Amino acid sequence: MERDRAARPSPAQRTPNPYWNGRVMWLVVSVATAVAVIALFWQRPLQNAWTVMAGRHAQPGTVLIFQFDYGYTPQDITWRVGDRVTIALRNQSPSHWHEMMIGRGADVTPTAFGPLPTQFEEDFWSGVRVTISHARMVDNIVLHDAIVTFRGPQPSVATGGNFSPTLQPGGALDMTFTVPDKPGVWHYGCFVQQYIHYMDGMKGTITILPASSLPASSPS
Ligand SMILES: [Cu+2]
Repeated sequence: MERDRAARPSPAQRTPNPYWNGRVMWLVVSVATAVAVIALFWQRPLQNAWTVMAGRHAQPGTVLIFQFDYGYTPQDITWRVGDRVTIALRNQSPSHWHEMMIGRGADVTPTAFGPLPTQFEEDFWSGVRVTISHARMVDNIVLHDAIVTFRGPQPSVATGGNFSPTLQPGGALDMTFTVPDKPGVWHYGCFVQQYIHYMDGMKGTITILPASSLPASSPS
């Protein structure tokens, strides 16, 4: 009995075990990191989590988009839900008509060349209020389900397919709207000449970030 009592350390003799403390700290840090990563991916679609992580910055205001044979500049745009933006579309081609559709998914249509994607399955512009201005040398514009207000000269309106302006060589058009609550990755493209323009590179990507939950920072 006496020997047992002597072997047991008194409270004063118990010192913190540095090895044990290190393991606890490692565990806490690991769990906290895992929770943070899970929270990031859980709350938003995976795609958005990646774009947030990639440090994308939304560009409100005017984005100048040039069309040429066969491509767009820029090919990658980032907006945020609720931002007021203007697409200033300019056809730089000396000889070709180019359009601009924005959507997701391919809408495959039977054509003279067999089934080809001739537009997007989901039209980005559906239900979007857009003001068209500074129209010059615009061949036609398909309004589809967009809610359009024209300011200045009105281009000829056509029907069929996604919302899309088609510009003559040297044509120009401005489209102003508030980025709708449609976050995620969208594509734009020109499907003129049975998908050939699209296939040759007339395409781009628009990433729409979810509306910011943070209050707008305005240094005053
Ligand atoms: Cu084109």
